[in-house]
Amino acid sequence: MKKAEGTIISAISGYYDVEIDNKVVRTRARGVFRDRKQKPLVGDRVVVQLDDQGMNYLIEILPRINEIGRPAVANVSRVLLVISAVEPDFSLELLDRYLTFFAWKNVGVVIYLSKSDITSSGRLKDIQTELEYYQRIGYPVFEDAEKLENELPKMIDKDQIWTLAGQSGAGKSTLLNKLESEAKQATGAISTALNRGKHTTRQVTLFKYGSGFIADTPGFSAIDLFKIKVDDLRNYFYDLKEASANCRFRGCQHIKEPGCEVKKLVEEGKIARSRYESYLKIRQEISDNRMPEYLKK
Ligand SMILES: Nc1nc2c(ncn2[C@@H]2O[C@H](COP(=O)(O)OP(=O)(O)O)[C@@H](O)[C@H]2O)c(=O)[nH]1
Ligand SMILES: [Mg+2]
Ligand SMILES: [Zn+2]
Repeated sequence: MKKAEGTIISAISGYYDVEIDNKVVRTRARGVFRDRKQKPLVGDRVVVQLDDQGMNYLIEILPRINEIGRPAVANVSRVLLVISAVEPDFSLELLDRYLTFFAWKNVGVVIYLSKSDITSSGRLKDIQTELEYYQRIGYPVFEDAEKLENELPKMIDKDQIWTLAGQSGAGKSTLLNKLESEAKQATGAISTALNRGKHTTRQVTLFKYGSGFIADTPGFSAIDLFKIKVDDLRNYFYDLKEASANCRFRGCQHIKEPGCEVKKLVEEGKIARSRYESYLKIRQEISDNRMPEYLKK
């Protein structure tokens, strides 16, 4: 019997499809996972025991880096955040919420602005100017789907798992369909479509993209920031965090403290005021434990 390491690309009714060296192997999980209350997730790196008789067993789950989304995907390296210019309207506050959430999860974000084609040129210019700031603080921003499709395969490192996120209606499925059909053409479609159509509830699957994977998930529209510790929030605003090295007090929360570099840079226009306002607003929410209306649904 042979052992091999791979990535779970789909999970359905107790079967796990594992990609090993560009081939998909169907496996069952050993009972030990149930005993240990461990549930293998799509995205998990696993060890599979391959049998000549075609009985392949998933025998070990390698340590998981993270798990995000619902349904959960394990080991997410980066998120492709789809944010629309219109319908629904572009919102800096919403963008900051997503960025905060993924910074907290320690997952990098690439921003894709959708629907620029149906946005008035004046409004689009404003949004572009606002997004330039995000590009400056380290978030790659794309507006042109074709350019994104050209660059994305180069950005996805070997075996990396990316997933989409963004508000409902932002354009995630539209983008995903485009990426997926191209990936299928390019790779000869490792059989991620195996399980499609059998179940009404949509399951998460990974499809091969570049030398990694993209999670074919509806993404998540709600983001829950309430588990963030209020005093840690400042670390998830990278622009604020960078400035904070020059705050007079090491634990500066950038609120009322004297000698606060963040507030100084906001006044000088070097840190976007909207970022600082998002920070204060989210901080207040967390410390009041007050959930915004749209998250209650
Ligand atoms: N004009 C235009 N329409 C788009 C774009 N992206 C998505 N849409 C449309 O917006 C609607 C919602 O898109 P969808 O991909 O379902 O959003 P999701 O909820 O994030 O998956 C659909 O009617 C899409 O055709 C875009 O870049 N330009
Ligand atoms: Mg969708
Ligand atoms: Zn400060």
